[in-house]
Amino acid sequence: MLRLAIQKSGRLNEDSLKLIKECGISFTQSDGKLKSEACNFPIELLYLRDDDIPQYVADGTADAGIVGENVLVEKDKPVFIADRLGFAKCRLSLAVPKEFEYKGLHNLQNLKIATSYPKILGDYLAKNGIKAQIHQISGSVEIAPSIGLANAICDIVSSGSTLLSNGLKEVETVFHSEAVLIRNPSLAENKLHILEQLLFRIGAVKKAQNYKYILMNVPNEAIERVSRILPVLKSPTIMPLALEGWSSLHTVIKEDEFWEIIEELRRAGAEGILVLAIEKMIV
Ligand code: PRT
Ligand code: ZN
Repeated sequence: MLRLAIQKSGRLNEDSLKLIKECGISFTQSDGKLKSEACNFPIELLYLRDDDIPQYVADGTADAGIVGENVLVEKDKPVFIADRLGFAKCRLSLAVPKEFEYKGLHNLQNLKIATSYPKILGDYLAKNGIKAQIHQISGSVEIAPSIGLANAICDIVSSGSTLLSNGLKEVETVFHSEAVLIRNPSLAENKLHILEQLLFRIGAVKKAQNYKYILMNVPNEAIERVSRILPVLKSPTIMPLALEGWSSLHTVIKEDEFWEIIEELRRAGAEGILVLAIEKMIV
């Protein structure tokens, strides 16, 4: 049985559960929302505050966990990153009041900076040769300048609207973060094996998210031309249509190549193009 810690509630909770579900893992029993055991995979979920997850994984109370890389680096616990999960993307940035004439990091020399990430900020400032007073606060960091607690802040930014509505402007990106799957460094062989199975499933889910399944009708004389446009994994599947002289062509393309290729395909003679989401992909 592998014990996986996930956030109890908050920004990571929903996407963590969704990923686990997409891996085909389902749950029946749940113990008052503290933990739940899967009914078709040897895994148990522990629901915790995200800040506690690195410690629980480091001391072996949990075997693995899903946490934001910002929290992982700040807590600085001896754990391994087993995979990067691509959700909860955000950045840790320095921001100053919008009237602050910011020219560069040297403008922050000897000023007060409020943050919930004193370690990440301290390392960043030291690397850049800046001495500043770091004020650690645990929440509502964005109001610190307006109440006179600090000259600048270092906080998580996603859309940037929180900074804007507090009269702040983002001036430096300190750290890029996304959700990561961490594990205890000395897992027993049987637990490692379960983790590998989980990582294999996560890999298939992530890969599928980056690709689309595409079907189109192509006149037979255009098959060669259309096939050359497709950056396919292997060669496309071609099936004759009931309509004489036409075929149905199926293949898989990358999500980010999608719009460019669709236009080219249409010009090359493809019609009735259908694009479908892929649930799992194993190559
Ligand atoms: O209760 P618990 O301690 O478990 O949760 P929490 O309140 O500490 O964390 P939570 O749920 O807010 O965030 C969990 C993780 O999500 C963070 O550690 C990040 O890795 C990630 N994440 C992604 C974010 C954001 N996006 C985000 N936008 N965490 C926080 N924010 C906050 C930010 O602090 C700021 O107040 O959202 C505001 C900024 O958002 P924008 O869109 O206005 O820029
Ligand atoms: Zn937290």
